[in-house]
Amino acid sequence: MATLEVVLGDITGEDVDAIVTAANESLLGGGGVDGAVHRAAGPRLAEAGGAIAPCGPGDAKVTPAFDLDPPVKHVIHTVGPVWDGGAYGEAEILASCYRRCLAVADEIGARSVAFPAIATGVYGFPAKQAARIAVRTVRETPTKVERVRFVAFDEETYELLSAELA
Ligand code: AR6
Repeated sequence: MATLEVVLGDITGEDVDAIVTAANESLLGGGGVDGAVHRAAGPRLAEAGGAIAPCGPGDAKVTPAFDLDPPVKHVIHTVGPVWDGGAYGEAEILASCYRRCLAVADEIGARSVAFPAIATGVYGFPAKQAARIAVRTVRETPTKVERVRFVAFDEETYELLSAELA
């Protein structure tokens, strides 16, 4: 089972084999964490994303990390649910994001993966419920990934993820 860690910071500075971005179906880039990842990886990321798009909600697809600093070799693009009150399968789609990212990580042989708080920004998923789903799903998913780092971009998310891990 993977070791789970929580850190506060910018995911583009993580020393891991693969970082996850919270993308939209086009995989062409956007705001939030996706904007930061695309800026750090350079324009080839959008070219590579566009070539394998679309990516449906709950799914994940991988590209090279291009200009991101080593050891990051891969970007795993996942598309979270747009929150619409919670009765439209949002929780299951979010859990699927974490499962699919780990499955993709296994396919590419990544042993360390950093996740942002998928869907909790522009897509509006409540942060506490999202933290619970993130930690529970990663704990319950069989994987060869040895180290999973949850990267919180704000104190509240850091506290919520830390509480779930404790
Ligand atoms: N490192 C780590 N986390 C970050 C960073 C960063 N550099 N920047 C923001 N976050 P969001 P979503 C956090 O909106 O809700 C994009 O336009 C942020 O504080 O990035 O899944 C895509 O293209 C929040 O906790 O993703 C889609 O269109 C978390 O990352 C859409 O937004 C997720 O917020 C996806 O929305």
